[in-house]
Amino acid sequence: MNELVQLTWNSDIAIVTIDNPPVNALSLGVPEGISEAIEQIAADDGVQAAVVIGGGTTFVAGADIKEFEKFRSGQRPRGPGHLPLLRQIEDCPKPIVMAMHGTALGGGLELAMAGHYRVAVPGTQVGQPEVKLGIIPGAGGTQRLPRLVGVAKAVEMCAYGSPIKADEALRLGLIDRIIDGDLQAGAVGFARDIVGRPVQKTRDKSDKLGTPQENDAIFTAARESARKKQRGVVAPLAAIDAVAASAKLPFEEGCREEQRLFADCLNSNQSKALIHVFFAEREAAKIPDVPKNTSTIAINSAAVIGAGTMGGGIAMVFANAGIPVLLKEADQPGLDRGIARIRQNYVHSVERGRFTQEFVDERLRLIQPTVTFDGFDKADMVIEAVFEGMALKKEVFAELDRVCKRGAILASNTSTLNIDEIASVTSRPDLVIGTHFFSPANVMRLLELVRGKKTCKEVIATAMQLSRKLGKVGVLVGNCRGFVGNRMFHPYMRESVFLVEEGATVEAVDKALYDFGMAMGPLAVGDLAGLDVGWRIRKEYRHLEKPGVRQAVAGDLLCELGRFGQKTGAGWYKYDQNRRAIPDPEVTELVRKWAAEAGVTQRRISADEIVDRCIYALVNEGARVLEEGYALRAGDVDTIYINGYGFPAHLGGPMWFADTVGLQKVYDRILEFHRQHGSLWEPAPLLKQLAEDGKTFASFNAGVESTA
Ligand code: T1G
Ligand code: NAD
Repeated sequence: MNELVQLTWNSDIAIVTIDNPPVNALSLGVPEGISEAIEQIAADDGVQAAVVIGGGTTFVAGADIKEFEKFRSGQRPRGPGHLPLLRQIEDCPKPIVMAMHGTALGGGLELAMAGHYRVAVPGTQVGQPEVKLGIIPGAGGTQRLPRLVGVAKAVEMCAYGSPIKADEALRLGLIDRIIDGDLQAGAVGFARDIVGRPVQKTRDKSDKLGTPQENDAIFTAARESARKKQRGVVAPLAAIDAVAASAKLPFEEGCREEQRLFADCLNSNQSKALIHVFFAEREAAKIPDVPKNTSTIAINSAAVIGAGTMGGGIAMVFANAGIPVLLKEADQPGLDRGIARIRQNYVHSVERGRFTQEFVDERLRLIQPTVTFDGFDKADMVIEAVFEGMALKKEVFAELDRVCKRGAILASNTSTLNIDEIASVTSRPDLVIGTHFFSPANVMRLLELVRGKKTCKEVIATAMQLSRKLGKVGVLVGNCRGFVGNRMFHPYMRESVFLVEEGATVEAVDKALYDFGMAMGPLAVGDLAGLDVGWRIRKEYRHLEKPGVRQAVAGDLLCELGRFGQKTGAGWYKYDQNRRAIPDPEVTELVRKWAAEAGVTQRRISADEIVDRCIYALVNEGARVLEEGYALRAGDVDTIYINGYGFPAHLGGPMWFADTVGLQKVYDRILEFHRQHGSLWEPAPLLKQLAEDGKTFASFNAGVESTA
C-alpha cells in the first residue's frame, strides 16, 4: 500500500483503512492504494471478507476538488479516473463491506456503492453533492444510486445534492445495517455474518429502475423543478439526464453517458465558478494575523438587546444553535410584539416542515424575554440590535459595559455606524465587534464581522468560530461606511434608479438583472426593504452632497407620494393583497415628466446595458474596497455577495465574474460610462492597474486588513 491506505487483518477479515486527513478525499494515491489492497485481499486465501473504513472523523468526502484543474488540463486522466477501481471492488470474489461514519459524499458514496454491503453509524450523511460544484457524479454514482434507492430518490439526490442521514439510507436500501457503538468492530461482525453469502453487485440490480412511463413523469417534473429552483445552472439538468440514462441503458453504456456529461460540466465556467465559491467560503475563515491556534472565548449563553426585525431573528439564530439567549426590549408591549413575531416565524417553519413542533418548543424555551438587565451579567456575549442611531447605540453600549461581566463580548448589529465610535464609550473596546446579520437573520447565511481598530484577535477568532456554530458564513470586513456589502450595494442600486430615470422601465431593469441571475431585481429589493429609509437618510445628509454629482431622484419622487414599497402597497410596483408586484404605468409617467423638466434625455436602453451598468458599478466599488483593505480577498467579496445579496453562485460572485469577463473589457466599459456619466464612474485604481497588467482580482490579495 502507501501511507494513505493501510491494510490490516482481524483474523480472516481484512480491514482497509483510508487515511487522508482531513476528509479522506480520493487524492492521487488513495484510489491506487485501495486498488492494491483489494488485489491482495482477492489473492489471499486466509481472507474471507473485507471492511473498507475511513480513518479519523469521516469516511470519504469524494474526489479531491483541488485536483480538478489537473483533470481539466489533461494532467490526470479525464474524470476522477477511479471507475476501474470501483469495478475491481465490485468484481472482488470476497464480500466487501463499506463501513461509513461522518460523511460519504460524491466519490465517497460512489466507492461505497461499489462495495457489496454498506453499514454506517447513526448520523452518517451520504450524498451526491457534485451539482453544488457545477458537476455531476463522475464515477458511476448516477448509475448505481438509482439501482439502490430507485429512480425518483436518485434524481432528487443527484440534482439537488442534499445528503441524507443513515436512518433514511437504511429505509431506502442504500445501507444494510446501522452500527451502534464501535464502527470497525461492528463492521467486522457484520462481515463475519455475511461470509459465504453470494456477493451482491449493485450494477446487476435492476428491480428499482421503474418503468418508462413512471420514469418519464419523474424526469419531466425534476427538469421543471431544476429549471425553476436552480435557474440558469446546467449541472442539475445534466445529472437528471445521467440518471435517465441509468434507466434506459445497460450499466456500461450508462456510465459512458455519465462520463460524457461529467466532462462537459467539468469544463464549464459554471463549475469553475462554483468550485471557486466552495474554496472562497472556506478561505474566508482564515485571517492572516489571527492564527488557527488563537484562543477563543466560550459562548455558552448570549443576550440580544432590541426585539425588532433583526433582534428577534438573531435570538432565533442563537436558540436554533442551542445557545440560551436573553432578549431585552425597551418596554413590555414592544417585547410582546417581538416574541409574537418569533412565535409566528416558528409556526411557519413547522408548517413548511423545516422544524418539528418539539424542536420549536425546545428553542422557544431557550429564548428568555425581559425588559430589564437582570441576567446580563452572566451572558458571554451581547448583540445589540436597537434602532440605527449613534446616540442611542452609545447609550446602550455604555450601559452594557456597566452591567456585563468582564470578558464578555459586546457586539453591534449596526449596518452603517462606526464600530470604533461605538466601542469608544466602553472600557473594553478590544471586546467590541460588529456582527452584521442580514434580514431575515434566521434565514440569510451571511454574517459580516466588522473589525474595529481595537478588536482583539480572540474576539475575531471567537466570532468566526461562532458563525459556523450558528450556521452562518462569517466574513471579516473593515470598518468603513456600509462595510463591504452595503457599501458596494449603494452604487448598484443607484445605477438601477438612474436607468429608470434615463427611460428604462422598472420591469425592464429588474428583468435584466433577474435574467442575469440575481435572486431579485434591484427595484423589487428596494420595495421589499422600504424606500423611505434611504429617502430619510438622503434628506438628512443633503447638505453633504457634492455639487455637480448626479443624485438618484426617482425613488424620492415615489416616497413623496407615500409609495414606500411593499409595506404601503406601492413603491416601484403596485402590490395586490398577496404582495404580488404589478408594473405601474403611473411610475413610468411620473419619471418621464420629471425627466422632461429636469432635462434628462430618455431613450431605449438594452438589457445588456442595464446589466453592465449595475454589475460593473458593483465591481468598481468592490475593487476600491479590496484596494483599501476593507475586504481581505476578492473571494471574500464574492462570498458576501452570494450569501447576502442574491448574486448567482454559478457566476462565482461579482469579482470572479469580472475576472471571467476579463478585467480589460470591464475597465474599458467603465471608462465608457465615465465619459458618458461623469465622476461617479471614475475607475477604481486597482481595476485600472490589474487590467493594464493583464491580471485578475483573484490574483490580488490585500494582505492583512487594516482599518487605520
Ligand atoms: N477535496 C479537497 N478538499 C476538501 C474536500 C474535497 N472533496 N472536501 C473538503 N475539503 C477540505 C476543505 O477545503 C477544508 O480545507 C477541509 O477539507 C475541511 O472542510 C468522483 C467528481 C466534507 C462535509 O463536494 O461538503 O467526488 O480549509 O471546512 O465543515 O463523482 O468539506 O481546512 O484547508 O468544509 O467539516 C464531492 C465537499 C467531490 C464534498 C466537511 N464532494 N466537502 O465539512 O469541513 S466531487 C464534495 C464538503 C466528486 C465524484 C466527484 C465538506 C465536508 P481547509 P470543511 P466541514
Ligand atoms: P427595528 O426597528 O425593527 O427594531 C429595533 C428595536 O429596538 C425596536 O423593537 C425597539 O423598540 C428596540 N429598542 C430601541 N431602543 C431600545 C433600548 N434602549 N433597549 C431595548 N430595545 C430597544 O430595527 P431593525 O430593523 O431590527 O434594526 C436593528 C439594527 O439592525 C439597526 O442597527 C439596523 O441598522 C440593523 N440592521 C437592520 C437590517 C434590516 O434589514 N432591518 C439589516 C441589518 C442590520
